[in-house]
Amino acid sequence: MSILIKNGRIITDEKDFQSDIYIEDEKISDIGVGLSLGAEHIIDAKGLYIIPGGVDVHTHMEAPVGGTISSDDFETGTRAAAFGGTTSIIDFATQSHGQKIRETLDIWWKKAEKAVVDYGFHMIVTDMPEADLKDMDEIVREGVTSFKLFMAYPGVLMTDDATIFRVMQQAGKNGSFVCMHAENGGAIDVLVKQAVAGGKKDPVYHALTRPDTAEAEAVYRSIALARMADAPLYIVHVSTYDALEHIAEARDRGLPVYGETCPHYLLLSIDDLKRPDFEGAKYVLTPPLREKRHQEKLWQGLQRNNLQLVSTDHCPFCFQEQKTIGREDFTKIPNGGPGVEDRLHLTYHHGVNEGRISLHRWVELVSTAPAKMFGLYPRKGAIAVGSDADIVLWDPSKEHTISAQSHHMNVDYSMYEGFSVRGGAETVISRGEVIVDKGKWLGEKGRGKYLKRDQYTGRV
Ligand code: DUC
Ligand code: ZN
Ligand code: ZN
Repeated sequence: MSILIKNGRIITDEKDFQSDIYIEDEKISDIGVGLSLGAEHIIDAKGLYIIPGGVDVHTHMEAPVGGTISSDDFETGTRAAAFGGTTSIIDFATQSHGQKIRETLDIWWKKAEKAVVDYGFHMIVTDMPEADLKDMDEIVREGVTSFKLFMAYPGVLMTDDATIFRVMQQAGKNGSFVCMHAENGGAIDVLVKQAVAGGKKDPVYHALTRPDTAEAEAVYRSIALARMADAPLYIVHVSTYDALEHIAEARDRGLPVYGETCPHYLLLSIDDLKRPDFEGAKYVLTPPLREKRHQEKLWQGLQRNNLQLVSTDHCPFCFQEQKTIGREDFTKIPNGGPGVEDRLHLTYHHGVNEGRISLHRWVELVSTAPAKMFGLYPRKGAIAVGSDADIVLWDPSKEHTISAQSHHMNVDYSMYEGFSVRGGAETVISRGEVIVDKGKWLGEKGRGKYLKRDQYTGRV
């Protein structure tokens, strides 16, 4: 299959130029003005931006959480991602207690066979005795080059400092790194028990029992542990200014510390958890939504590169069937919210249109930096000869009101219901195949491929 894209304006993290693109099979094979190569399919991209496909490095498809399973599987979730202009995801495989991480990986490979865009994995480690450390090296060789650890959820996912330190040391040696869920789980557990004992069971107590300082303390501690272990560190879902300050300070010292934030921390707040009629449960995710004052600080973190990228932490649960499990008690509400489809248009509209970031920085935050950070560049995240032809034709003038009625995620609500955005994906190409065109789905179940990721090189 060959495709010629004519008359487009190519926008990368660094460049902005008019050119044609020639795609042969799965790769970009030529970029130049006035290409006159014969192609099976010609696309006129006049008036559109041509950007590299989005890379979302934080999703949870078909993930077991709190006694239920996230409502998007790898097919529905990756299809929704594609509609929003994301052509690669990195999902989380979760080690069950006592399970060998190699076995965990096999289970997630199986689940992901139906994906419609390309996917890689991080490994969530819940147990890592000294004797099993070499298992980490084995999966790094198979392209799983990052490990998520939790400093929260005691008795379920939380690992102690010794385990964290061991895993960091091993990661530092084998070319991978730790992605940290940084919240002080011990203190939070005490606060949660006290709230419940006091009859405080509404959704807002999810946020009130997880203070800003619980995140900041854990970020600081994890940076200290990584420094002692001489290892890189990536903080997932940064939600507070307090946490961001610790990351900025570490980076000022030249430490290899990185962070992501998510659209919901940039655009939503604790006020959403106070919505009446249990609607606040739609916004129960972790770390929780914060006071509004954090939002501009997080945007500044992105502007100044103290935060390197935007991911979604897409972890959807249907309101009617799943969130209501916690109607009488916020601790039983499954933690997570949908977003994989909305990342590009939300950050474009509130970032580029509202003057917070440049077009280049936007492409960097949603595509190039995640690809570099997670060992996929220049195969992904680039418009370059030899790169995978993962290309989004972006219409900067397309107006759209976000709604659960029209989104493609398998979930019965949107956290951004009624948000109006300008700018959206018009045509989405994944490895040389048009999979979305003008709102129409053209891809096939199972066409996504496993992404064997490179080792960490510290390129962002
Ligand atoms: N952390 C995540 O990264 N996702 C969902 C829930 C959580 O605690
Ligand atoms: Zn987390
Ligand atoms: Zn997550």
